[in-house]
Amino acid sequence: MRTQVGIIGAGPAGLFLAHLLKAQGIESVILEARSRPYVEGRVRAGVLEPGTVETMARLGLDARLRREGLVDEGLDMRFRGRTIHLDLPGLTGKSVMIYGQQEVVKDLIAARLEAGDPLLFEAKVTGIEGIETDRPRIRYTQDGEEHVLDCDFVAGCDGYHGAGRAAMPRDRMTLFEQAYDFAWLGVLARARPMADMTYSNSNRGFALCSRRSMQVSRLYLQVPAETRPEDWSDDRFWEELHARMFDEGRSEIAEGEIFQRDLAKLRAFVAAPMQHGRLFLAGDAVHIVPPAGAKGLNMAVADVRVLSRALTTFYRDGSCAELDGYSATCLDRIWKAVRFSSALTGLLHRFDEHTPIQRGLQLAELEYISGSRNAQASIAEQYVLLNYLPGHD
Ligand code: RFL
Ligand code: PHB
Repeated sequence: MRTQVGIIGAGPAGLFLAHLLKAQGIESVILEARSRPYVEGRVRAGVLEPGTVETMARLGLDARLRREGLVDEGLDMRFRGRTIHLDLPGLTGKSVMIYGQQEVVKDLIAARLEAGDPLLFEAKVTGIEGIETDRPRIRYTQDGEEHVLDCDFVAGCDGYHGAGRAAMPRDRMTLFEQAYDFAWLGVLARARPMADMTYSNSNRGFALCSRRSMQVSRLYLQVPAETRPEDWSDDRFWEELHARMFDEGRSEIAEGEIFQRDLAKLRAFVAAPMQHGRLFLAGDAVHIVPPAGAKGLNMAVADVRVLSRALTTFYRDGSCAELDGYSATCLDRIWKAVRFSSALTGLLHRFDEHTPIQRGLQLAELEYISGSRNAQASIAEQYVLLNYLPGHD
């Protein structure tokens, strides 16, 4: 098999890249290790920045998003029993949308398959060869058989554990990493959500109330990294959430059946550069952010917007200038997103190693944000617009 761009991974990065390239008349093949139900069932992100929403609209992939997505105009932060309310449109002129990552993935997969374009499931990439030549080759297995895909370029959109980064020469890459010793226990519950996305910093640890629809809440608690989700009964979860959200009369947060539990370990990670020869990495394959700030999916989409434009320029004009600049162009934005996510994580979580003065400083920062419109505008701007890329496409 042969194509112009071989894409590894059918997560947001790989799927958006394939659609963006197709819109410019560039062919691609997506190879995905997992099955379609597995990929479509993975519960993850939920916040779409305007850059992501507008990209879906430009691609004509936003019909269900417009019907079912929820506009989120507020971001609340609680501490000491008080609430800081960030009015996103008032502070930035824009808002974010709530629409589950797996819904985005379902929409992009359906459109790809409906158009009859190649997307192979249960096709696991085992090796990438010839990335320093102009004819790289991807090896993959499907149904127990080995296959090869010859292409002009390889896009490693295959997440943190993928084959893309593994194929980069080790001595050319620098890895930056910080692991946290706590995790987020996430649940989905059939319960009326709170009106605004609400983060909370309490003495008992961090909590977050988000939503997926007017009937389904998406809720998170900071827990030790070794926690087993099944050890958290519904009652234990609700009790801890009320306490951490300062919901003292237990009246504000509606309870309901918890029908899904997952655990996300927290880490910040950047690999640089993001390109070697004809291999380009995008999304979680080259950067991971802790989930406070809801940046990961939006960063992946911004990366492939830059990459698709660079590939379009190459196929149209034969110029490699944008491709050569891909890594530097992306990394500038990526570091800002890592900085923001890490700063929010530091501001909102409980750290066992914190001394009383560090806890005092955390609360002082929240007090400062509470009283400063400029501080609020800075947070809102980074929450909404970090991956916006105005005038890019
Ligand atoms: P993905 O989604 O991991 O997709 C990679 C795909 O590659 C496949 N793959 C392979 N395929 C073929 N051969 C191989 N050898 C392969 N190895 C791997 C995998 O099966 C998979 O399908 O990466 P991508 O596309 O870069 O997308 C990144 C996002 O998924 C991620 O950043 C976000 O989910 C992060 N994130 C959030 N991001 C946001 O923008 N907003 C949020 O609200 C948000 N909340 C979250 C999050 C991540 C979380 N967890 C679970 C870490 C909340 C949580 C709890
Ligand atoms: C979510 O809705 O899943 C969500 C919201 C905000 C975050 C992370 C995840 O920071």
